[in-house]
Amino acid sequence: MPAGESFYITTPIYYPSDVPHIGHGYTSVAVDTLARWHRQAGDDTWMLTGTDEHGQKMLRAAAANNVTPQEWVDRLVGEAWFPLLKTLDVANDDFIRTTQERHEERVKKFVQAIYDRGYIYAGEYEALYCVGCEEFKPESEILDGTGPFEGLKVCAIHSKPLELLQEKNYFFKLSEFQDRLLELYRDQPDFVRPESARNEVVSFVRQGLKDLSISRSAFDWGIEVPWDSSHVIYVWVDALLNYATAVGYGDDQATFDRRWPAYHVVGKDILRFHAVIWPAMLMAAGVEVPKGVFAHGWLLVGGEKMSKSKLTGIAPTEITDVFGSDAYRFYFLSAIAFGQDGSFSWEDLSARYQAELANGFGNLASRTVAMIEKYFDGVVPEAAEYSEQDLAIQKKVADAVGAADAAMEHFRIDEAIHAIWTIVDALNGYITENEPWALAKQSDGGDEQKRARLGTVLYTCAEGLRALAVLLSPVMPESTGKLWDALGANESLGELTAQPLREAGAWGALQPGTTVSALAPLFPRVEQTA
Ligand code: MET
Repeated sequence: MPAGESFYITTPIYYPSDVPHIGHGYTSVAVDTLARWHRQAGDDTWMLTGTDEHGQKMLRAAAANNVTPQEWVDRLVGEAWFPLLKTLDVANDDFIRTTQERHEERVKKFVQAIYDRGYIYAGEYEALYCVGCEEFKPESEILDGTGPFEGLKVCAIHSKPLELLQEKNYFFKLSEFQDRLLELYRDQPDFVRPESARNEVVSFVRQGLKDLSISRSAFDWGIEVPWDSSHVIYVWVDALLNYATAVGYGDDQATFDRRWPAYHVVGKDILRFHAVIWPAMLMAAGVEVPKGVFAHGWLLVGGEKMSKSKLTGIAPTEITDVFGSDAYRFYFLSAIAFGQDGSFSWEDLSARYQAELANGFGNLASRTVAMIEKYFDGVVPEAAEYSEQDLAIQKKVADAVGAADAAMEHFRIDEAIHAIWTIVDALNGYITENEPWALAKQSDGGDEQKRARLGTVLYTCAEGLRALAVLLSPVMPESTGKLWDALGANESLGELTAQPLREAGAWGALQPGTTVSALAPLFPRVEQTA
């Protein structure tokens, strides 16, 4: 995309009663990395995350803890959800909570608007509801219970009994949108990505859509239906609207026009809400649909989907306390093909940390800085004459920038990182081949040519690292920041995050004569892994 365009990207808003696990962290760092990339490329970027605080699940959890639902969510957001962002170095522009007044008022306006346009009617409803999903379950996701749940119907996702609900509800005429949705998927083939997610959505919609119950009257922890105070708005309708209310829908048209439409990144288990119900709601209101919905896969731990109910929950801090936040970000974003399921294991994390971060990138940075300190008194040398080999490095850097940018544009975060990593590998190979330590020895003996060659080799390494710091800063903000400081680049080039990403490959930005400073190992040895 041309620089300067609006790039508005969102995470799902999380249920605060869930304890943050590595799956939530995965979604958040993926979205943060995409946002940082676009921000640094000069796009008009906005990243939103937040919490989904209404509904029956929250109400019950609060009651079980003897506090009001508002106290309950306030406590969890403060104790668990804000800290998660810090733990993972997420630089979100806004955080929306669905109990905020700005949200509640705008949700009412939206729901009133689709009511006025004739898309809502009152009806009777009886169906099986899963409180874990906060959803009336379709046939395909209802199973016969076994063991303690023998004779009951259970949710295929939560394996817990479903509840039969019978109420007078308001309904949204979702069924009227089947054709328009199919047209949308046809006309904008990348509205739902990846391909597997798109296929699933298209075949789901082709089977026909049922109207959606969008209000509840059995409890009141929610946003009031504007024309009927005995009902609250269904929690998913309330939640999906966060993406619009956070950027001013219904109140601040200028901001809304500037930001909207958004890209949504979601786990594949909540794809239908985002790719079917949400665009239909927007169509009903006459608002533009999102630019796209990207569904990432599940994290599997020991072959099972990551979830607290299955006791495989791992808190992100368990990883960051040992390996640091950059390693967390790098590991999940590079080891898993974005859009597919991926397996987490401590062994794999530990092996990649050692091989790719400590021995690969970290060591490249440490030894380059150390050699400049040792052989050039800490001053970046000039490059004399470039050989073919040096020019090949320059080309590698330029190619990697283009490849990484193209991959990020298509949400292929792992491919982008792999493209950038070709620079790390090339530079490590380049050092081995050029043996700067041998050149230093020979130049100590008075060989001027070797001295000049040593300068060229170390300049090439330092300048390659300059490009790497810029390119990797959206993925690993902390270590690249330290590297940037050690290269002395702050003074001559300014802040790392202000470096234009798409120009990272323009050779020669780092100025000879810049003073480097000592660099402690970026990825120190880790003693214990679990
Ligand atoms: N709270 C939901 C979940 O965690 C996501 C809502 S996104 C609008 O599944």
